[in-house]
Amino acid sequence: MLSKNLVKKLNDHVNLEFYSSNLYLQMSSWCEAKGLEGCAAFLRAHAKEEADHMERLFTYVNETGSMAVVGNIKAPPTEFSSVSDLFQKVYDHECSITKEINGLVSASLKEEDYSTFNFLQWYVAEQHEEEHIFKLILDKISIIGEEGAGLFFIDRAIGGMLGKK
Ligand code: OFO
Repeated sequence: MLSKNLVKKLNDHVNLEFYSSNLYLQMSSWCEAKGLEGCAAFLRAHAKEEADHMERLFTYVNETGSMAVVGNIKAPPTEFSSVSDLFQKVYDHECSITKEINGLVSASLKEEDYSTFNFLQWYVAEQHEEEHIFKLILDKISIIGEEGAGLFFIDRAIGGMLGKK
């Protein structure tokens, strides 16, 4: 049985994962509009993953006899100044999600809720992987450069990372 405090925190996180999904879906649309099909496909697939992260939490809250609640989800931004700006924002967003997960882990430990602590370990590992992959993307963009044909090669490289995570 979850404490009220943890139900609130986990439900807040349900919303954050929803937001992440919408953010990446919106970003995929920006890429699509710029003809960056590889980036668009990668982000669209990632939006689906975030929806899975949301559902995993949603199920856990309900399984503990509490009620998962979908709250207001703010609209994601629609404009980005460049591909590197967009992926920098993804990376920063993932780092902020890691902080939130760490906060949840601390709260579960403080309450000696070891079931929730154990459940959250999947997210801890996932965040490590996500920060790594988006840092890799930022490095690729910086190595290739966005000038001239650079965008073409960036799009191809990011499209090629589809399914590798
Ligand atoms: Fe991008 O990560 Fe969810 O948790």
